[in-house]
Amino acid sequence: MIRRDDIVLSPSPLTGEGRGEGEVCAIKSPLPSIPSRQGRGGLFVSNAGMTLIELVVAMVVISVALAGIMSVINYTTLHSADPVLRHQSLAIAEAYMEEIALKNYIDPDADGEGSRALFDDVDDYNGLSESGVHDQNGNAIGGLENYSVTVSVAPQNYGPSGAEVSGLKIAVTVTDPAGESLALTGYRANY
Ligand SMILES: [Ca+2]
Ligand SMILES: [Ca+2]
Repeated sequence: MIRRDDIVLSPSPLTGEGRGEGEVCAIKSPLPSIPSRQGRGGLFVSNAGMTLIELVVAMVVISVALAGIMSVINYTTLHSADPVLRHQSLAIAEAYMEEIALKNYIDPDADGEGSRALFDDVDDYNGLSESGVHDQNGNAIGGLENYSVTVSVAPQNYGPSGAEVSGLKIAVTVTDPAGESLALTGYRANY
């Protein structure tokens, strides 16, 4: 709030000394005044500019901030295709899992098939390791050469203690071209 005591009348430099029409008003600020720097020859130097040191510090701060922003953009660009690879890996893993789970729980005849096209029960797939994705007959699928697949099958019983039923745990792991692995686990009961 401006009080009456804060208003000072001073003579106008245009009309000379004295009170009257030429007087101008000045309001005394309650805040302390900022001292001005006095340069050579008694001239006052403006405080609005920046010194060289201030300029250099500002450039360093901006450079650091830009480096951080650019690193985030670079990381985002490099990993922008990751969701596609993950979806493809999941589709491959689900295809293998479906193929394996549809096989017999127990080999219907003699065991010991030597190739995937001849596999006839679930645990034939234990230890399967393929570089590049193949269909159930062992034929390579184009465009998926840079994925790899490994399968493990192990006995896994289910149910409450004392009333367990036998089953098999199937683990399919797919590694994409970026080196990221996706593991899908399924279970096959003896039905
Ligand atoms: Ca067999
Ligand atoms: Ca078999």
